[in-house]
Amino acid sequence: MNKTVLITGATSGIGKATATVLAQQQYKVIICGRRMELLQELYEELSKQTEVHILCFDVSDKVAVFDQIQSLPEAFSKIDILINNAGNAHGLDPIQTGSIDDWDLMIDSNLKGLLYVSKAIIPQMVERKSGHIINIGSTAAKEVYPNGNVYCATKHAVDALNQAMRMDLNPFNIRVGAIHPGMVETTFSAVRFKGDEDRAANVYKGFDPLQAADIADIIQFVISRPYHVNIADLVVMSTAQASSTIVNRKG
Ligand code: 8X3
Repeated sequence: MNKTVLITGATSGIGKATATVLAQQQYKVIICGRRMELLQELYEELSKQTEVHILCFDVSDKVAVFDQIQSLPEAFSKIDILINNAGNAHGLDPIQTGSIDDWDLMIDSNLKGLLYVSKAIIPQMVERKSGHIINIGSTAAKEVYPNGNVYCATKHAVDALNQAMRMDLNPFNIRVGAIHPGMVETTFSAVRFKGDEDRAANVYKGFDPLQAADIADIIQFVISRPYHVNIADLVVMSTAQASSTIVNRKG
């Protein structure tokens, strides 16, 4: 396997699980994140299996995104697959009391960050007339739920951009698709609730939620289809979840 994959938000959750699965499959993996210690830990682990390269930047830092991606050494500079995974929720408040700082964080990473990273990588794919972009959306990209306002808006925008990229890149033979996970047991809720672990744990209580590895397996499946097969849009929920607000919890 000599395909190179760049994964944003690789230090935790779905990003880390995906880097782990793809390293096992001998993809060359570029792991991107903000926290160098975590990137280094992951590097140690994955480089036992495959070639790994670290890029340490915040996707919302426009200059850093372009600097870092342009700095890739020759062996990693041809990116076959981009996994736009970085993103978070900050807060779960009604629109009238929501924090503008939370809104900025979500718009900057989930939306602008995804655009910056894509803009830095798409030209080489256009030039080669090949490449694969996976945008990680959310069930929040498909429906809005109470207090989800800006988070849902950023994920709806990811859904729109996924469709837009597929149209604009269609003449260049580039695959573009989104995976929209429902509730996945990661640090997602701890971040959303600013470290309130009890509140975060409650989100996943009483049912069998998706795990990051479940989504990583699906990503591995999606990128390993024959080139004429593009999985354009995929919503994935735990069996216990029927919609953003309907979850069959026991007890
Ligand atoms: C994460 C799932 O339910 O918090 O994107 O919107 S949810």
